[in-house]
Amino acid sequence: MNTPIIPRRKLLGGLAAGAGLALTGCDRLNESDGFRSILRGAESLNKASQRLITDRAALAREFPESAMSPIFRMNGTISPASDEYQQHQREGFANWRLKIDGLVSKPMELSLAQLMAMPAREQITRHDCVEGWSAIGKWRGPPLGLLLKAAGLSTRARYLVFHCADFFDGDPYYESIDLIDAFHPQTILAWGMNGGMLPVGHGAPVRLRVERQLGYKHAKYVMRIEATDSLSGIGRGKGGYWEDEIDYEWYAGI
Ligand SMILES: Nc1nc2c(c(=O)[nH]1)N[C@H]1C(S)=C(S)[C@@H](COP(=O)(O)O)O[C@H]1N2
Ligand SMILES: [Mo]
Repeated sequence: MNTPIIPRRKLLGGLAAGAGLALTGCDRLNESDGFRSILRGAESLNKASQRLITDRAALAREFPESAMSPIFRMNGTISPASDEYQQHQREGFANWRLKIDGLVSKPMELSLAQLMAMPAREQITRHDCVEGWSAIGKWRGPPLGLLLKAAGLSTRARYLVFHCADFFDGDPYYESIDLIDAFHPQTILAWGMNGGMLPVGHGAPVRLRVERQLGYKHAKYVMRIEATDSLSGIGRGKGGYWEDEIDYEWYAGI
């Protein structure tokens, strides 16, 4: 299902403004059945949008340590082939920098040490791949929302695009999410997994965890986070590698 992506304030503001418009200068209408049904319509629309928003904000289930999978499968790219990535890997990512740019007032370049010094969230969650396997793992890293606030995310931004270090069938892997997922409390840039550093096979030095979405949205090997108001100029325009490639849904909520 493709849910329209509307920022919360705009959605509620728009509905309120619509209801206000219907109210102005209509005293006679006020008494009519027609008007009451308009109000009822606005009310149920408001409730429906509220449900939509609270559903998107709900937390993914978290598990105890005892539920962690003894083996967590690696999928897709497990070792990016580029010389640049391999050099970073050899250097223990000491010279690697995460770029945050696009619609931000303070573009940033952060080292792995800086990311590791930020307040982190740790969560044990289940990863669900669209191919039909799941695994439970422990992830640790700063909430994406903290980084976006530090970078001064513009009010014009609608999406965050994650540009990755790896190519798949010749095309760069990328993914994107909207602001509701970006500021979801369980959306983190994970540098830690299962109590250690994130292994290369799972996306070192950092990968996205966006726990209310299917596996392919969890971009590994993130090199750059770009804030944008449109996905049309990126890749082939559908918001992600698999969306461009084989029509996977852009919104892969679970
Ligand atoms: N950069 C990058 N990110 C990626 C992929 C990939 O191939 N490249 N595969 C995706 C898919 S389909 C899944 S299921 C998960 C797999 O993560 P894992 O290797 O930690 O199991 O990463 C996702 N993120
Ligand atoms: Mo997947």
